[in-house]
Parts: sequence; C-alpha cells; structure tokens
Amino acid sequence: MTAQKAVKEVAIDFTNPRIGDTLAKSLVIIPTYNERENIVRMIETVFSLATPFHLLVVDDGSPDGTAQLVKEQQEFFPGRLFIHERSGKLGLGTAYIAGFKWGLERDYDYFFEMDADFSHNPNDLARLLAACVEDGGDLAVGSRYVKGGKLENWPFDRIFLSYGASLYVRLITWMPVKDPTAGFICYSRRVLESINLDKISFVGYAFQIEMKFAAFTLGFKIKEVPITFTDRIEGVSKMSKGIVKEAILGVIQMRWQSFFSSYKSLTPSSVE
Ligand SMILES: Nc1nc2c(ncn2[C@@H]2O[C@H](COP(=O)(O)OP(=O)(O)O)[C@@H](O)[C@H]2O)c(=O)[nH]1
Ligand SMILES: [Mg+2]
Repeated sequence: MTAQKAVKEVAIDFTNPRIGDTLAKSLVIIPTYNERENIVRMIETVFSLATPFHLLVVDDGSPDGTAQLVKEQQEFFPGRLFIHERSGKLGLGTAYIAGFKWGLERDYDYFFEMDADFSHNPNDLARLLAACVEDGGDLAVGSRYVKGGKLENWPFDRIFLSYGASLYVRLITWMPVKDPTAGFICYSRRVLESINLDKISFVGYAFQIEMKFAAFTLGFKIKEVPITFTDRIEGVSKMSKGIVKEAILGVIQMRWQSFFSSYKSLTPSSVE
C-alpha cells in the first residue's frame, strides 16, 4: 500500500480501533538496555491505547533479563508484540536502525521511536501520528522546546545539556527544529525509505540529530508537537560522556560532509 493511500484511510478516525487493519500498520520501536522495571508496564500501556499499534522491542542482551520479560508478554499479544535481540550493547542509534529495517521489510506505514522509561508518554503517540496523517507532516517530533512543551523532574545538568545541545545543533545545521535531540518521533515510511540508513554514522544519541538532519536535507516536512517529557522514575539512564563527545565534533563533521554527499537512498526498494 502506498503511504498516500494509508493517509486517506487513516484520516477517517485515527483513534478508532475498528479500522484496525489500517492502523495496525503503525510500529512503535522501543530500544532497551536493562529496563526490567519498566518494560512490562510499557507493553501493557501501549496495547491499552485506542490506536492498535504494533510494538517491536530491540534489546541489546540486557543482563537484567529484559528480553525474557518481553517474550513472556508475547503470549498475551500474539502478532502485535515482537522482539529483535542483539548480542551486546551496540548503541541506541544502531538499535533504531535495526528496528527501522525490520519494519521496512514488513508493510508498516508509520514508525515510532519511544523510550522504555515513560519519559515519553505513550498517550502522545496518537498526537504524533495525527501530525503526520492529518497535518501533512512527513515526520513528527515530540518536542520539549516548542510552545506548550515541558520538562518535568529533569535534573538541572540534563536540562542544560539538552537545551545547550539544541542551540548548538541549530547554530551549526540551520535546521528549523527546536528540539533536534528529541527521541520521541513518528516517521512516515517514505522518509525512512528515502534515507540511506547505512550512511547514518552516529551510534549513540546523536543519531537523533542525524536522522532529523537527513530528513531535513532531503526536503521532508518536519512537524513539532509539544510534549511533556518526564524524567524516568524506574531504572537508570544510559547517557554517558562518550555520547556527548560523539555529538560535539560529530555535528560539525555531519554538516561539513553534507556539502559533498547526500543521505539519499540509492535503492529505496531493496532495503536489507
Ligand atoms: N537496545 C539498546 N537500547 C538502549 C541503548 N542505550 C540506551 N537504550 C535505551 O534507549 C532508551 C533511552 O535511554 P535512557 O537511558 O532512558 O536515556 P535518557 O532518557 O537520555 O537518560 C531507553 O529505553 C534505554 O533502555 C543501547 O545501547 N541499546
Ligand atoms: Mg530516558
């Protein structure tokens, strides 16, 4: 089915589960590393929503047994809950790329990025979808730094780092996105098919910046939807100094390389 056709059908009523066949084509991807305190409640929450999302967990061999918990839940949500397991902690960026490729091989129309830790409110998934389906976005970003966006309970150093990073990225890239490091996103299939995912070079959180930059340079329309971002209550953050380092020089490098090469996928139909 073409994305165009999906848009038309979904626009009937995007929260109505009875048009499930169409809406089951939305895939939520959640990367996990040691999220046993959160993952079961997160799975139950996503499947309790009115919109019939499918869910793919990409687990990097979490030592705390997160993958096992997901597999136990699969029995309750057959055909809707999937897991892709990798052998070790290979980074958030590569986890999402693996998830995108998994979904592109199947016939999903919309792909969501969301954290396992409830920093992103699953109730906002439908708002991101609507920004694409009803408001004409090619991708929708759940944004902390547009009017109406909020941060709750985040320690001051994280706010400083995140807001500083967003100013820095906008200064270097001139990309008109207020929250370029955001990780709560809805991508339409056409965006992911158009980007050469093998060219995405960041493995850590800077991957979020690079994906938006790739979509921006390819001319896609980015919508920002205000969200309230809440710091995790359970489990621990995987943010590290290495991740920040990757981003500082990496963003300049990314901008520089964009003068000479494009993110355009050469063979959109043959995604591995
Ligand atoms: N598969 C995988 N997931 C990761 C990795 N690093 C972080 N995550 C997950 O990515 C999401 C965001 O990470 P989190 O620690 O909450 O980052 P923070 O919100 O920026 O502090 C969570 O669901 C993590 O479990 C990784 O290397 N591999
Ligand atoms: Mg988090």
